[in-house]
Amino acid sequence: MQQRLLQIKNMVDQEIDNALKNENPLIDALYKSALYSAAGGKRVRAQLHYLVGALFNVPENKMLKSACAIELIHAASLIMDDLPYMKDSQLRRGKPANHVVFGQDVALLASIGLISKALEQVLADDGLSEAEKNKTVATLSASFGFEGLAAGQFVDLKLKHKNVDVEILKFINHKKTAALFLAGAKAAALLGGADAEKLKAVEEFSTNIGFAFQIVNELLESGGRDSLVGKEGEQEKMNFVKLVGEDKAREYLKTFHSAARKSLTAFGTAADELNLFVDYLIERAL
Ligand code: GRG
Repeated sequence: MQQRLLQIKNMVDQEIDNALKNENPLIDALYKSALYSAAGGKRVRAQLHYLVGALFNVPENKMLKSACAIELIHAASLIMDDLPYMKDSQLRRGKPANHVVFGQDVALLASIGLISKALEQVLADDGLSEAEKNKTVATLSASFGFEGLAAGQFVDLKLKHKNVDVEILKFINHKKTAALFLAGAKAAALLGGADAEKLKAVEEFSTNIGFAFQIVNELLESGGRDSLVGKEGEQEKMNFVKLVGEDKAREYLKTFHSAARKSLTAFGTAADELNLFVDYLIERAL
């Protein structure tokens, strides 16, 4: 499994490197800023995309551009999240945040460039039919707009502490974190021609994994193990672990984990690899 995950990460790293090659010296710093944040992630969303695709026997070459696209959108969201007028973080992945190195103006433009590149990559993929391109781009687009990252970030930023409850935090985590897990998994299932029932199972599975992943991240941060997430603790912001406490958060984590596993039961042993992956994602916090 570790080898398979590393192989996916390497393929995606290489493809992203190729996608962000620039030949115009005038915009060199813009590309440098984009590559700075597009390089270096764990690539868990891309790995999820590939492993869900495998469940539906999608050929690997059909998933490369979409896997990269998800990671590019993710990278764009990290740049924006760190900006002074968003979460105001100086550190990301253990390094200075994008805007600290390149400036806020460049960082914002780079993140717009990354989102655009993500969708262009899918649309330019000759290995996909027009229908496959449309479905993939529609799924990816939905992940970062009013139904996805932007909505989650908005509520997260504007919410006053006293008004936070579990349901609101679930909304935030659904839109801010689960949205990209869902998009990756759903895009792969659509490429595999999933029927309505299987698509629903994949959607439930990936949303629960997104919830679980967010709690894992918060547990790693709250345990003072920021080096594992490479990010400063956000002392002043409310999150799931702060609201319910570590013990209860671990219970929620288990609940999301088993709900995710349950959604995969219809796939039988074909889902073994996916279940192993999920265990691996969650064990980081245990
Ligand atoms: C329009 C793209 C766009 C975004 C606007 C700024 C914003 C809205 C949303 C921020 C969303 C955000 C940063 C959510 C946090 C998700 C999360 C758990 C990040 C950490 O993911 P990892 O651990 O990171 O996979 P690596 O470093 O491995 O890539």
